[in-house]
Amino acid sequence: MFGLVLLVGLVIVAVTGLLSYAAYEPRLPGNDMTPGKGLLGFYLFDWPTHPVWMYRVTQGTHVILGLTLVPVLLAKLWSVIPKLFDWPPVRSIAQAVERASLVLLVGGAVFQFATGILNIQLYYVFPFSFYPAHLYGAWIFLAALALHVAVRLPRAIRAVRSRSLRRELRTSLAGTRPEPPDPDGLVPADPAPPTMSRRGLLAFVGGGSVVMLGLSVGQTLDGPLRRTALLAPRGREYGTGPNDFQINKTAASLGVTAAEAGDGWRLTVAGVDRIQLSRDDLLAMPLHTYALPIACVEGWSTEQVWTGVRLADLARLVGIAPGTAAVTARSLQRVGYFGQASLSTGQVADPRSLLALRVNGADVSLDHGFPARVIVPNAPGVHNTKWVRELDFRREAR
Ligand SMILES: Nc1nc2c(c(=O)[nH]1)N[C@H]1C(S)=C(S)[C@@H](COP(=O)(O)O)O[C@H]1N2
Ligand SMILES: [Mo]
Repeated sequence: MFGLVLLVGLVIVAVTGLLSYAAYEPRLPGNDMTPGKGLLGFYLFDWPTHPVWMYRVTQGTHVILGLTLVPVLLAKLWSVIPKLFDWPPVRSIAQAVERASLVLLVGGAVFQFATGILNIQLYYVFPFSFYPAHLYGAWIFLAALALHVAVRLPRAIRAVRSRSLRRELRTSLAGTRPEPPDPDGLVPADPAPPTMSRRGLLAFVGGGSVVMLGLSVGQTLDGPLRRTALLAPRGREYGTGPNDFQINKTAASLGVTAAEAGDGWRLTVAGVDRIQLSRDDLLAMPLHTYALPIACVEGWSTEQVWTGVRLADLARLVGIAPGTAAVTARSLQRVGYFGQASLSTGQVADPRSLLALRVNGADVSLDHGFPARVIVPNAPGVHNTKWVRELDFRREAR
């Protein structure tokens, strides 16, 4: 049962993870620096800007479902621990190949869960960069999973069919009998009396999963429920002001100062022409207001009401017809990651894609990207560049 739950659950986690890779628009300059990715970094489609909440749902699912499956994964690994001590370790070539694939399966699963959880806890202890490691780890895990399923699925179905779930749920510890000996040698030859019923194990693991879900889902749902997300690494409660919502990285933490974001700031817009605009110039352009979420790859998300200039209008200003150009947004930030991001032609052309100057009726605060930040519908949070100093439109052949 744990195996089947993981089979469905981990496939959903893997698919939403790969969708997140697509959402990063890996073929655009600077968005994906994975070395030597070759075919593994394949590009299928431009990530759409509709519906605006889709990345919020897929990435929320990726992170929250992943957390929810932790107890199931641990229980599944616990249930096959005797296999770890199989002796002699190699009996046939086929068995050696299968054991080697299990190293990749178990190692891959543990690696993906460990790196994912450390990353969403903003605890970057691993000595490599998360993004390529998690991508390569996913492919190794998926290859091993495919092999494991091909070899084991019939056995898993037979095992599930061999018992009635309803009867198991009515069987207490007193009525619990050990498994009959099996050809895989998972069952002890001479078992001690059981210490836990099967329904007890299911309730224990399922209860663990419900706890994980309950303590994390609030960071995706946001609003008052954010308070319930005890596993979220950043503030669970904010004030009621217009700029009171989640901040991962403050201006100070990235060395962006109020002085350089102040009166002297000019936005460079490059296309066919190259112009510089002050914040007042931008405020004098047609402004548009949309409710759009920031949905971070780390699983948290929050919807706010943004006001700003359309990226499409800025493209036109420098002689670029929207729908013909991608853009790279560069920020004032000079240290760390995510100081720039590229957006696709479709994202530039969407009327809701803004260079936002205001949020919830007030100026965007310094920590939220003053004097101007990018907000794009349905884009991963990381592409909503803060403290923009330059928008570089580039015609795309298509
Ligand atoms: N210049 C700059 N813009 C940035 C970032 C950054 O580190 N530097 N972080 C990005 C990420 S990962 C997210 S999810 C959103 C929101 O991040 P915040 O919570 O730090 O404001 O802003 C994006 N814009
Ligand atoms: Mo993010």
